[in-house]
Amino acid sequence: MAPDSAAVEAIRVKYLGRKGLVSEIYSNLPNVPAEEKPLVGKNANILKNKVTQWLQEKGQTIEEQKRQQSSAEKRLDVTMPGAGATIGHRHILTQTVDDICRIFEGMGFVTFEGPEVETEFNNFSALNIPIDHPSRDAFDTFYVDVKDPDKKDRFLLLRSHTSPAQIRVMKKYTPPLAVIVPGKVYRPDAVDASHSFMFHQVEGLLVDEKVKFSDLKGLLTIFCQRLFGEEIKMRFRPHFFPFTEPSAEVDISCYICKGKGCSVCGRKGWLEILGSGMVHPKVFEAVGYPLKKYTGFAFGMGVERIAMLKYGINDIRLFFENDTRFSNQF
Ligand code: 2NM
Repeated sequence: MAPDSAAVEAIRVKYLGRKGLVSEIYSNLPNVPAEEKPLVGKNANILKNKVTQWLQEKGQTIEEQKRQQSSAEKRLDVTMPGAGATIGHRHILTQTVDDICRIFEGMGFVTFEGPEVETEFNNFSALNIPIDHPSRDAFDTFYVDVKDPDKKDRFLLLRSHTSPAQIRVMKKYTPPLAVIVPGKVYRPDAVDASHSFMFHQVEGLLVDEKVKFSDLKGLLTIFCQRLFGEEIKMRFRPHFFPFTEPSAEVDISCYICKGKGCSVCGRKGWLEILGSGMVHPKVFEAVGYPLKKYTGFAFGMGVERIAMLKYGINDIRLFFENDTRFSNQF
């Protein structure tokens, strides 16, 4: 208790306490001559009220002093060093998506985003993916419990690649066009070090008159050099996609062993990073482009895979756990 508070308490005990002066006067009243009793009693009440009032006022003054003292202690000292603010940053996947998009934007592509809930037509049929293709079944695609408003016998789905956004672009715009489409895609895979039921893709599409496969090779060569460095080696390897013909996968020389062969590249010296090809005429037909007028190329890549290769990350789950010991490294 503060010294002042202790003194006030001592006065309260002295006058109003159980053995204090006021209660002594009251207990002695029987011994007072009858004619003086009213006066003594009245004065005892006056004394009690005055002491009570004084105690109350003194108590308030002490409280007020305490308040002033504690706010003086809390007052800001502007000469103290600052606490230091921590500034957040973009997630490494966002940085990688932005890096990829910026490279293509620098070559004239426009970034476009489509919805994550798509129609079976945009995700499969328009891309020349046959009706009985295994990727269409419920083990490989998440179907949504909502019917397609335009095709009432078909369910909507979570897009399994970003290509349906390119279909939307082609349905809406006539060539020449060059778009780059980043976004989340969904596949019901069992989660492990290299699989996630949601991941990110960046796909590109260029359509014009007289577009050639060599234009695709040139563009992707510059892209790989800008993303991985001038010294990167590349190879185009024949492949098959229903939506492109001819199709090719692109490999880069392994960043770990520089092509000699190691455990990351499976002793091959090469890492697959891209799928690509010349857009299949069936795709142009599906979006209503006139026959034979246009040619174009398309390509697609998995962002997690590219970030894992570029930064030496060995488990895809690290991207989604939001452990700051991981995310603060980038
Ligand atoms: C890839 C590989 C090859 C592709 C094709 C199209 C479209 F819409 F034009 F037909 N969009 N994306 C494509 C082609 C995607 O990803 C591995």
